[in-house]
Amino acid sequence: MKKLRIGLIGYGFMGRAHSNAYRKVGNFFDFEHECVLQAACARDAAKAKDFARRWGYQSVETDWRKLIARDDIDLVDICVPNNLHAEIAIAAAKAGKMILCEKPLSMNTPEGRKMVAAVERAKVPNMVWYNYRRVPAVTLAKQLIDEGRLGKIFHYRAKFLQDWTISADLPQGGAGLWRLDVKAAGSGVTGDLLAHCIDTALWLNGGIEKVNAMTETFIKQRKHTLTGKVEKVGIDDACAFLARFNNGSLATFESTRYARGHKALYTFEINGEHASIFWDLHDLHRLQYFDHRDQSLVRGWRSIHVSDGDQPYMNHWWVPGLQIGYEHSFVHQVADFIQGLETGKPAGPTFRDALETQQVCDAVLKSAKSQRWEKVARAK
Ligand code: SOE
Repeated sequence: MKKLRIGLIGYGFMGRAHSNAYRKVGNFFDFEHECVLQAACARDAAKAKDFARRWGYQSVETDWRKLIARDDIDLVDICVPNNLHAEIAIAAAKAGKMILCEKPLSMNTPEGRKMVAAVERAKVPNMVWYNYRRVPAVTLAKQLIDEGRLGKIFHYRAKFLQDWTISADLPQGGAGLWRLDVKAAGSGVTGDLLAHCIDTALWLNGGIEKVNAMTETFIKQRKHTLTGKVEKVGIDDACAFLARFNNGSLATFESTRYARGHKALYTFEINGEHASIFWDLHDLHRLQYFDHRDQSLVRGWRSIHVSDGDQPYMNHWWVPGLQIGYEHSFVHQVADFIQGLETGKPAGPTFRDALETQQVCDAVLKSAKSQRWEKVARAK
């Protein structure tokens, strides 16, 4: 077996999701490569050691520069706040490492462009963790669209709703809460949640031409965990936008962290000339499908339980009828990355693909400020 020696930077929620995926992928997929958990890196030595022990990393670093300089690391996985992605990714590319980077790619488009240039110059395999593409029901949606079953697409509707920031007592900044600090996150729900919706949408329905957005910051000031002071909140708490896709379809996107009762309600619906599909993260193994060409007597929404061996990824898991969950989307992402290495056909989203999502996010934030339609910049 060829070894794929992984150096993972960060130990939060995503560090755990990725580590779990590296550990499981070889049990369920057959490759020439085997993932080796070589080093875990975090600034806090005790936390790094504890994380390494729990997940089986063979060594620990407290400085990401040292991790990148090591000859025994093939792949650098970036699971740290967004403001650190660019510096680490560019340095890792220069050091010739493969890179898997958490979403969103960058703080903004100019930074993202530099990251794309760095990986393409160094010719290092790269990918961004937009994991929802690899939920089997979502991959099945892609297959149905690509087969032309929906026909011409008229509408795309996506939502990602949460409710965890409603309390005004919640501070901003620091571990776990960096998503509320604009200096660490770059934006609020646009980069954190809508970026997922946009990545899926670009994949399923092609490029977006222009957007018209509104954002709101409901709680204007929060105590900062690191400074202890009450500081202005710079992120968008909620964002809704209209979009026109290049294929002529119309779209609405909405995201908030103020939808009481919703923890992670990511849904999308696509309406085409012949058929429609609907997907809901809370029922992630099901794809709802309506096909107007069905005989009228039995025509109706089908709730497809995506668990059959013929359906995407499912022949790698249990037996038909037994479903899988959220964590498996990360296992599939690692599997597709390794398959890309072995076949020479890189799987997306690459940094370049993720730059397009970044460009849509930037156009959305620009439109919320200008209160006008904004064109999405073309990837360069
Ligand atoms: C935010 O709460 C968050 O954890 C995002 O950062 C993830 O990308 C999303 O998948 C779930 O919600």
